[in-house]
Amino acid sequence: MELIYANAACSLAVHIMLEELGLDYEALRVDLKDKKVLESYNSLGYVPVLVLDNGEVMLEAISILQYLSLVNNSAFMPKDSFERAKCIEWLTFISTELHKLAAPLFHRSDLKDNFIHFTLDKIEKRLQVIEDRLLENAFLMGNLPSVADMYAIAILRVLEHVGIPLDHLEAIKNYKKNLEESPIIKKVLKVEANAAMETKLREGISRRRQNYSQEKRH
Ligand SMILES: N[C@@H](CCC(=O)N[C@@H](CS)C(=O)NCC(=O)O)C(=O)O
Repeated sequence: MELIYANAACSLAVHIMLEELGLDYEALRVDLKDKKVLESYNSLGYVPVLVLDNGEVMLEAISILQYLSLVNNSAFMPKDSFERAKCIEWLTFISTELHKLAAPLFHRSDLKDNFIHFTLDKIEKRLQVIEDRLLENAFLMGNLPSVADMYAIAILRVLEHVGIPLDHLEAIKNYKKNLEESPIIKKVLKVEANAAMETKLREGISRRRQNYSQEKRH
């Protein structure tokens, strides 16, 4: 397998999952500003992209995380249907209510003040939901470390990157610190920060979102 990732991005969640599962994979770091390279993997120019050993291309972090769990005996996701749905609820919440809400703040200088305040206010309310959960639980899924935590740590780091303070949220602060200091995540963070950027264009990958093979697989 190949993971195409960027440093300090949501792709960190998939990188952590691959490492936690002990899978054989190659990680290729790309520069988010290098659109030519990025679009040669994904026509919409974003990471993560996971290329499977059979050549199929997987996009969308929360889909990739669930796929990797499913083909690895439900690792890092609950087996119980209700609990599993709750885990997907966290993934969806983090993706749509935090990550995508914060994304425009990467271009803060182009935004009007009232839009920035409106967005920061919404993000704060959503962070408070996570804070409340973590005041009572070690992980988002209670005692179970899950893909939701891998995604949460990736997005909390993205939020910090766009200048959203987290220090006033004690439970989130401790949770983030504990995760960042856990051996596997620490290793992945080090690899991501130090890897050289991929500069070669890749043929034949970027349009596979639409063109995946629909033959029966299992
Ligand atoms: N819907 C995608 C969004 C991924 C995404 O926004 N990735 C960011 C990094 S955190 C990116 O590559 N941004 C580059 C860009 O959009 O230009 C997913 O959840 O996987």
